[in-house]
Amino acid sequence: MLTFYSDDHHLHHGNCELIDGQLQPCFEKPQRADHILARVKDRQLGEVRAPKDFGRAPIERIHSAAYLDFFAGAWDRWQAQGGQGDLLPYTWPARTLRQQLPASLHGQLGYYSFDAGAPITAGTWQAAYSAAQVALSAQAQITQGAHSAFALCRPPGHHAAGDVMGGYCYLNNAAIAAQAFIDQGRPKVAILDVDYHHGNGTQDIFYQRNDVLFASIHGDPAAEFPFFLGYPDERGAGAGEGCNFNYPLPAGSGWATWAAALEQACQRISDYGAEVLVVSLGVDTFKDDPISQFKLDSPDYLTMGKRIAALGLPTLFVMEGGYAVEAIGVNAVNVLEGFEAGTS
Ligand code: Q9C
Ligand code: ZN
Repeated sequence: MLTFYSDDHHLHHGNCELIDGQLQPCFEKPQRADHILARVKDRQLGEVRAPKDFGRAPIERIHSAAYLDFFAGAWDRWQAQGGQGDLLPYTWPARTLRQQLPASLHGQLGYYSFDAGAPITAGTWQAAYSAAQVALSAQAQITQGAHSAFALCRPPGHHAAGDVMGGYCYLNNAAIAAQAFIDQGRPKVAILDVDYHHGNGTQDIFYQRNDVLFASIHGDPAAEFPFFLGYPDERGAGAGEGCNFNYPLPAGSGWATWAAALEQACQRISDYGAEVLVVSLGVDTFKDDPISQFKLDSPDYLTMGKRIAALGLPTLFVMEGGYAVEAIGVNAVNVLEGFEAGTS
């Protein structure tokens, strides 16, 4: 399996995040991708390639031009007004307020975000832009006939919606790749989101559409970030009715519980008749993950990859979360090796 990867992710390194009432160093840090890359090489998974640059057009199929302009220019505006440190939002247009773009930089930052978990630093735009190109390059590999490819994206993407950042995510790499499949003539795409957190951005982007099925297995949002989306009664709307499937699981869930949900998700993907699969690959379901509550162990990721392979679909793996940095490489690459073992 080919891996696509850009060193540009190092340009994004947030300082701190607010978690359970405490400021802590960002869990979403550059060493995450470094460890995964090292494991890809150690295991000789396959060649590692730099992305091609497909420009902004395929990103604009998912994100609004106004949002991209804001994101691309935010750091320079912050510097021009003498800003110190990371750019972080602190006010959001919640229910009682107007959904209207103000003139102020921080007002606009609140308008274009849903939490304070996505800091903008000097290199964040470039890192996120390159991660989207990594996803598009791996996607192109599958369009050209590969059965699988790995997009080693950082920063991750599944919490980002069309014009909203949050949860460490800015550009929705998996959604951008899924849209590219559609635009290149594959009218039925499935996205399987195995990250510990619900992929609220991806769900929102495709919620009213029947050309992309979205299935997500995640910590119950009644108790877990992102709290306000990811419940089982969210089944899609309009033309997309019946194309959205959420499998929230309780804290403490281990492999048996998780695998039963995977079985159901896979059944939905098969019934839908998907032609290609995008996996939002988070490994924050690991037992030692510092911000998550599932109990998967490293060998479980091999089994996960095998079950995904049994769908028999060309499969694009897009890296999302995973914060147990020492184990993240083993766990992520185990999914890919399990997939390959299940394919041959
Ligand atoms: N500062 C992914 O795994 N945690 N995102 C709440 C807010 C946010 C996880 C703390 C977790 C986001 C891609
Ligand atoms: Zn996550």
